[in-house]
Amino acid sequence: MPILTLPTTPFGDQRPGTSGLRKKVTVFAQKHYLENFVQALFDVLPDATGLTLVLGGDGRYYNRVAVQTILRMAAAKGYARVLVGEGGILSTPAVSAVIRAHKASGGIVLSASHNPGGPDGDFGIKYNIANGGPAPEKVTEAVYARSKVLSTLHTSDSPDVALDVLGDCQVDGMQVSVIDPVAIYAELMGTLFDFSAIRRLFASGFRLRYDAMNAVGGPYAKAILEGTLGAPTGTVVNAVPLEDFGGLHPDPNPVNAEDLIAHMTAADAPDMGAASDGDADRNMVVGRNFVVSPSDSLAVIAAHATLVPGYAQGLAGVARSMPTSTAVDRVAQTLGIPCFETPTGWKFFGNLMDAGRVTLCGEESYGTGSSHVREKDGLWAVLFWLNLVAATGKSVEALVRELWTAHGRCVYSRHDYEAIPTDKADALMAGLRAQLPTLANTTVAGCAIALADDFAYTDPVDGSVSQKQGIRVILTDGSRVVFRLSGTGTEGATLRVYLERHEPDAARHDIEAQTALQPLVALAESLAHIRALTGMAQPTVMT
Ligand code: VG1
Ligand code: CO
Repeated sequence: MPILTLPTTPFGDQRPGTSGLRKKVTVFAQKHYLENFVQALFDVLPDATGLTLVLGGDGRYYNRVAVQTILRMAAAKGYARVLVGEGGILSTPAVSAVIRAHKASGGIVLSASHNPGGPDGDFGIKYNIANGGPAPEKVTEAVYARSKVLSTLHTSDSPDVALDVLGDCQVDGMQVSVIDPVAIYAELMGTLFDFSAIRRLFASGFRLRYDAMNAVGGPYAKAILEGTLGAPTGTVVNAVPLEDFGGLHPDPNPVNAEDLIAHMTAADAPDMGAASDGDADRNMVVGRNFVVSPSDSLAVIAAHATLVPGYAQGLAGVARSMPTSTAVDRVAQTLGIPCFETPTGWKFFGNLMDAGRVTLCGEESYGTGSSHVREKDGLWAVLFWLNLVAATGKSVEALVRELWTAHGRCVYSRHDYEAIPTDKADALMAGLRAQLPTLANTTVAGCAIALADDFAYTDPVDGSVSQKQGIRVILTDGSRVVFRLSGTGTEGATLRVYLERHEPDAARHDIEAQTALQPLVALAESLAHIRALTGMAQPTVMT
């Protein structure tokens, strides 16, 4: 089949956000919209002769169409080989694992992660580099720049590849290998965790409920938990990836995974609950009648890491995104290891891991991971917790309470204000920025402010600088309010307000988070005038 060169005209809106390009399916389905972005990416990447690309997605609506389009364009680009998951399916952490295992030059992940799917939902595309991690900003910015001046597409007119048949075929001289989406990932998990101990835990009657939210985590969780580890059939629920996630919003937090929370608060609740998101990189861990905050989860994992075989030698260091609570900082201090504070988004962790400076990292948004791949990894985190429960004999709740006793509790919440008109959200942030020079050493709404700035990050490995990564207001007692605009939404702007207060007093550890954080909510309102500027009396989501 011949390689075709087609004329195209640029779209002006193809700037990747926190995690790739995310738009409504209706936007992606426009003629040449996906093709333009892929071409801009391929134009920025070096010659592909002899190189391997990994390709897969979370199975949402438009996944299959996009896979076929990208295979044809990859052939035109000249890749030697593309590894694609069966059915076009690969979770985000699995893409990362496959890139690393096969020493591929990179991978394309088709996902809008936790955003709803279906014909009226969202779609997304992201490029990962040879280390398995999200492309750094200099790459995503180059792709955006290229997308604005693009005039030709290169593709082929070869027929669709049979994505449901394992094995090899050719597209214009390029080898396409349809691979088992789970195998490489599952093998990697077996090298990290004490599977025998987890198997014994399940054999002893320990009950887990894993809600895959009708998303891509299902096949992985079923194979590993119910297959390899012997958890009873039915442990994994909502396990079949559906194109519209069955109408669920596949974001594992207590609001969107309310069914799991209902099971975990029932009289006959299982011992542990867990959920993963659309592309299976996020996780929520729940004890019996006890929700674990993601920041605490990271801190517990760090504190006990040496109990897990893959981490028995200890941790080189840990990292967290800036808005994530400081619980892990406190653990790192006790362990005597460095703790890095990065901007939001996984792309900032990769350099630290490649340089061997960090082993574990995480975000407040239900993302946890380690240097085993270069993405956050939902099932990995759940296996880590299972391994900790098996090794200590302690419940999920007991492990978190121990953390609080040792380090105090970092009471934490994130308030999201969704679908704000963009101009209003920009005005709100501009208003905050204007106050920054004069806030330090003043008292606002009864809160004594020690520092107020716009977070900037200098990568300690390559020296690259990222500005304007969120406004933080830090009080004299260490409490924090952080404001930033989401970079993953597809409707207007989403304001995220992150609230953290440290509570050393064990007698007050059971305080309800929203109650404990009220003074900080009042501070946020006095500084940002959220109600007046957005007309919203309440956040849309509080996690
Ligand atoms: C959100 C989260 C961020 C996460 C990102 C991608 O970004 O806050 O922590 O890394 O999603 O996760 P934002 O810009 O909307 O705040 V995923 O699982 O959506 O790929
Ligand atoms: Co995700």
